[in-house]
Amino acid sequence: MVHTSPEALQEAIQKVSRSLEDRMAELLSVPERSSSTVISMNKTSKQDGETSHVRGADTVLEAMRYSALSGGKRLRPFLTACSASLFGVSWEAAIETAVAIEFIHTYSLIHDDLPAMDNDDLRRGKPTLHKAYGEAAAILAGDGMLTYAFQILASPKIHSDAAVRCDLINALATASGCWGMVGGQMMDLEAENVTLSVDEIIRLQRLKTGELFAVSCEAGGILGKAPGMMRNLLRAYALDMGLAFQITDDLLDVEGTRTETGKNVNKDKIAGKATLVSVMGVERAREHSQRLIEQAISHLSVFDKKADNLRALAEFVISRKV
Ligand code: GRG
Repeated sequence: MVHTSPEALQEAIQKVSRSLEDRMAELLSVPERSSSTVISMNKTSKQDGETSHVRGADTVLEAMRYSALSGGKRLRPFLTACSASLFGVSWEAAIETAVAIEFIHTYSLIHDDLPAMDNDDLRRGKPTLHKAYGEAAAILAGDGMLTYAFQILASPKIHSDAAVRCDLINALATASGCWGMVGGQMMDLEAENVTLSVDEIIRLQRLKTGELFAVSCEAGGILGKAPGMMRNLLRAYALDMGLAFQITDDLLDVEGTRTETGKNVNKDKIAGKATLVSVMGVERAREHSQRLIEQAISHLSVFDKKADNLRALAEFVISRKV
């Protein structure tokens, strides 16, 4: 039974999004001019006194801002904020952790859109980063976000106990690296025009998108030094919810429009990608996603009404149109 209304859920997501975006804007702001970040070059072809600038870090930060502050549902940050609230973790630590996770997510979208991967020109209703800034800047902006995420997590702002910070860094690196998202992305590229079984698709999607959802939700438990059992329940909730989210994404690719979703549609079929929708059919896949959401919510019973926003989020991810 879900007690949070859809309006209250949207309000709660907005609250997290505002804090998240304020902090991201701060972290991605261009620092005061200094001779170490900007190289002034006197070009022989220029008039005396005229200089041109190599902006270096400033260009990368500008590109990072373009992607990070271009909207997005902020589901992973919301998971972190909700799970942190279950264990009395401070809002500041939850948001700081959420920024690191959202940076990893944003980097994955930037790199996924590159010509060598999904080769896409539209993301969140805007030109993809490489279309706006060029491929090299997009690769570097993605690299910048990935490394910045771990720099943020290493800071005492996250937690005064270094062991907690290490735990979080380890969990996020595992979820994002070759045993998680990077491995899943490679499987996805290799699987084009290959027939996959339902189990193989589930495994691929767990690595590609599920593990990042799982660590986003476990993060509150890590920050709150929660018992392993509670961390595992939060992971189980997020993995079931994440798979239902992915099925919805695949349904939107089949049934949605470019205007509605802010991204190109019908991409899976064109790329020859097997999805649970292509293998099970639209109706069975939709029913399966509903069962996954019921299962996800059942993992939260130990948390009582404190977890109502997580329950409402699970219902929301399968009803979304974006
Ligand atoms: C490049 C290492 C690397 C990994 C890319 C996540 C990913 C792996 C690719 C994204 C491709 C994609 C469209 C996957 C479907 C599910 C998904 C992660 C959608 C995007 O996430 P949302 O809907 O995005 O949460 P917003 O824009 O709301 O933040």
